[in-house]
Amino acid sequence: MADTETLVAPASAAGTSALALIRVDGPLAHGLVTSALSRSETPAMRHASMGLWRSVDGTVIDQVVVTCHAQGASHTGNAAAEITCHGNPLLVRRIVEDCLARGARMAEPGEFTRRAFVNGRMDLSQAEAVADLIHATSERALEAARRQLAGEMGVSIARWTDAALSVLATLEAHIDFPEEDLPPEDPAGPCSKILALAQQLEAVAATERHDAALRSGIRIAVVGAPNAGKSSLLNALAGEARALVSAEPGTTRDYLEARMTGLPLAVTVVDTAGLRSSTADLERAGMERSLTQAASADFLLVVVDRSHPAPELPDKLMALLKEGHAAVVENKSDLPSHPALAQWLKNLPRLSTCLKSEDGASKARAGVAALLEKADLVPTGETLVVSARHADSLRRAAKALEQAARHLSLGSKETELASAEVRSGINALGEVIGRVDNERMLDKLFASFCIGK
Ligand SMILES: Nc1nc2c(ncn2[C@@H]2O[C@H](COP(=O)(O)OP(=O)(O)OP(=O)(O)O)[C@@H](O)[C@H]2O)c(=O)[nH]1
Ligand SMILES: [Mg+2]
Repeated sequence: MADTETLVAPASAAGTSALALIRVDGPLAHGLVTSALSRSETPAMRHASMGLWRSVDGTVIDQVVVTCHAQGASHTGNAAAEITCHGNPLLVRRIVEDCLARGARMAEPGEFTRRAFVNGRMDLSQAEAVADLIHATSERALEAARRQLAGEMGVSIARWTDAALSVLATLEAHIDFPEEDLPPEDPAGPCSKILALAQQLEAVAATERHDAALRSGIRIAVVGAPNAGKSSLLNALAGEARALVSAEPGTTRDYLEARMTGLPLAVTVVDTAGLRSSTADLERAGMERSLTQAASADFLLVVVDRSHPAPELPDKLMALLKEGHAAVVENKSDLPSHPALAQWLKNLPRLSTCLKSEDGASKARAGVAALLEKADLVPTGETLVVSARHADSLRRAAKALEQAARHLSLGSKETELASAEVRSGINALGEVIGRVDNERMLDKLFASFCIGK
């Protein structure tokens, strides 16, 4: 059913730009642009039509290009128009106000996408992907959003739902026709099928750990004793001389951030003050900050000067140096290695670097990128990463299926209970793509969008 109200909103970012886009969606869209352009007929669908936009009182606002979309063939399924004007916020405001004067109303955040979802033009996971695509800050995040927008999540949900439905059909046949000539009930068949499905859903839900990495990137802290080459490493990873490097131990006092370039994910590297026993107040304050940074980082690079014995680092830091969460960077590979170092933190992966040369810097970048891939911090291009909302539904579906399997293992008297659990599992799966009647959930979800989407 087409919407009855006509919405208007700027779709491009606020501020000055070459061009700006305004969206109009609903029954008045075509009539509104036709009269604003002083045309006698609606501009041809999906054709760019140039003209002067006149306000209701007849004053020319701007020269614009209008594209109309027919009902049933637009993003939302409604009759719609897109107006491209010059990118001056005053012009955008005047055209939007004129659309309001012509009977449209201002769209709420996310309302266009919500219409597209409610009108069945996309499922809920695709609607969410619109926001993700716009906010993606790295290549990999873009790729993940693009795949979700293309409907990959919906396809997977349909496959899992089909699998659960086929089990449900078997169970219900035994409930409805217990006297009929059905093959003898063998709980092991459906039981193992639903357990396998539950396991698969749990595994997909676990990809949620990568969601934050895709959304906000990851943070690496560079820590270690003074003079080991931490700032040199930061500069190498950032690809520019961001931090001061000096032979004097204790050069870096405050922590310093830089973006690591050339990775498919947004990675922030934090250089910290060297850790040693010091009595100077300022240096101690810097070291406190180093520890705070280390505690909140997703990954730690412990830099050591390999010509020195293993450094004495605070217990608080040592406790954070766990496999999968940290690596040792043995710097100054141009100098002879100290024999005691090989045994120090030997369970952690190691990278040998020489940060005095540009060549060494680019090797260090590649080495760190490989360490991050190995540490499973970065989702591969192939995994479908789910959001917290998706993971929650998938886990509930998995729990319901496990519960169903438990009932089945107790014998045929529990078949009815098992089938109810499978049904609730199917409902939970449906929530991911929005087959659910929950206005409040939708309000919350779309309110996080910007206006114009
Ligand atoms: N020989 C050699 N010297 C290096 C190497 N990398 C860095 N250095 C030198 O080591 C010294 C310390 O480097 P920084 O990067 O400032 O060390 P840091 O760990 O940040 O030191 P603080 O900020 O004082 O804790 C500088 O003189 C660098 O030029 C290397 O691979 N080989
Ligand atoms: Mg430093």
